[in-house]
Amino acid sequence: MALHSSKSSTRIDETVAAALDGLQIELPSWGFADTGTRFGKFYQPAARTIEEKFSDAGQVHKFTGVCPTIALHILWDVPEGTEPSEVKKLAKRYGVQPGSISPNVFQDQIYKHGSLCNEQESVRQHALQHILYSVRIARELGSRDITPWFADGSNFPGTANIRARKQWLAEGLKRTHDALGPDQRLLLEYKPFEPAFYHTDIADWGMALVLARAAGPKARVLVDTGHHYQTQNIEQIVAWLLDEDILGGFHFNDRRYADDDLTLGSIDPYQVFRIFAEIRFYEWEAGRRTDIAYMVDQSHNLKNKIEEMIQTVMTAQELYAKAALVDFPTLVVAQQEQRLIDAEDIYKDAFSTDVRPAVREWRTAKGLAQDPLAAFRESGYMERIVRERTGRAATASSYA
Ligand code: PSV
Ligand code: MN
Repeated sequence: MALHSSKSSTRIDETVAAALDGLQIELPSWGFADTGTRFGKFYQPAARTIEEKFSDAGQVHKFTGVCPTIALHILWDVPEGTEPSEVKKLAKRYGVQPGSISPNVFQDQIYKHGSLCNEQESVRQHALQHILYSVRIARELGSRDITPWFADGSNFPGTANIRARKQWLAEGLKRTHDALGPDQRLLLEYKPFEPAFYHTDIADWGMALVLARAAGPKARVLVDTGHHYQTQNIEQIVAWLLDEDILGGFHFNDRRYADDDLTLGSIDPYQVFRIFAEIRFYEWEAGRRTDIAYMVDQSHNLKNKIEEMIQTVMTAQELYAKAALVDFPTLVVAQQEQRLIDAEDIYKDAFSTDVRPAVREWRTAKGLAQDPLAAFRESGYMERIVRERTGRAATASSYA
């Protein structure tokens, strides 16, 4: 007996609309700036200042309607001494609010051997002060989430006291946690390797979980989809973190080999669908939406940055909409009765449903263009910024 429910298109439209109403995606300021690989950069008329980053992010929000916040990196966007009121003015002018705040304890020379895990107490203190400064700025900006990422680790066996570093890290994170405002959260990101190639102090979700628990109740784990080994089952990690009530957010991107920062869903859209499906499954069982910060963490080196950000958001919406179509009541019965093919086909039915008409309908209902990418291209914004940022007229290659 085939179990797949054939949903009517009205039912699909309603389900998709309700799901999309609840999905907001945060954009990374650094995704609008020129970035590259260690082998070089290929320049675009990308954002050079925080104002240009707000402006470009504002375009993505204008055409997609679902990106009201921009993640900021303290050192790159709001270096010490910046007046928070200046940032607030930009938020007002460009229609996007400051989102999560990332301290930067990996770039300065002082962090050659780590930050909160450094052997030297003075460096640990320096890093902690910077993180506490970031917490204060976040509070003044009205930002809820602090998202530190630690590059701390070592490159050669025997060169680091792994247990002492764990304790220093726990201590620093506890101090950070205690400085949070009542509504703020500390999201801990893990990454298995790079820039450290022997050991990384927060290498996986289990380490992040232990540290989040030690820091306190406002600490959560952040899953960057690019920060896993090949073939790792990310949706299982997501399911476990949900069950432990400690999933705080995502940094979305796709990967083929390592932390490649490719466009979300460009390599494995089914993986993203499965992650969303675990979240929807949990929410269906719990009868409530979870408080997860969905953030993008990609730096588009070859594609037009603004266009690829729009493409990313549209992809996230489509995959989320597909996950919303999973027939969970039927799925749990199939699981209980151990009808494997029926259960798997429920996933496949949802994944292979063409949700694009329903997503377009939803956009029309929200007063948005049905095709945000086309609308952006027609807006003349690229032509304007090419002129303003390069002093030259736009050519075909300005868009690629
Ligand atoms: C590190 O690879 C990371 O994922 C962290 O989230 C940083 O904030 C971001 O990338 C910087 O590009
Ligand atoms: Mn990240």
